[in-house]
Amino acid sequence: MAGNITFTMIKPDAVEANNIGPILAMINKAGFRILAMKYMRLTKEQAGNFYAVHKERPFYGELTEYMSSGPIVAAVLAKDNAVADYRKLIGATDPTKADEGTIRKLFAKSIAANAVHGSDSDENAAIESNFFFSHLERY
Ligand code: IDP
Ligand code: MG
Repeated sequence: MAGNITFTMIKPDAVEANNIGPILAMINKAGFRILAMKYMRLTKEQAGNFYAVHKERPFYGELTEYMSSGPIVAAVLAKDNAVADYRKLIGATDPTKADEGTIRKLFAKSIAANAVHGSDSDENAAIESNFFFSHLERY
């Protein structure tokens, strides 16, 4: 059975462009409840740990540099079928390939600066949520 949480970040480009509010509104409108949330800036080392699965990818250096370039909003979201439904709401990694009306289509600047993160599996949703939040920080 599909799990009911996913993890998201509003990335530095979207924070810089003043799009925290519109993105959170889309998240709520799509039926996700916010279980946990924080506003913070990652160090390059923390970004590297978060994206450790991509260590061998050619864009890893660019990605960790970018993700530590400014503050982000991290959140745990709850909804039935959260992982798949949230991936649908955010759209494809490359915003030029994202469907109309998706968060990345509306707000992303490029394939790297693509406005939001969304977990790709229930297992990673749990790992990523635990990276940022203790159980005492979830409501
Ligand atoms: P996802 O965020 O849609 O799950 P992943 O393949 O997991 O995409 O990649 C993680 C993040 O790495 C992307 O969201 C994007 O910020 C960045 N990224 C992915 N592919 C590229 C690329 O080809 N060039 C630069 N950055 C990339
Ligand atoms: Mg991914």
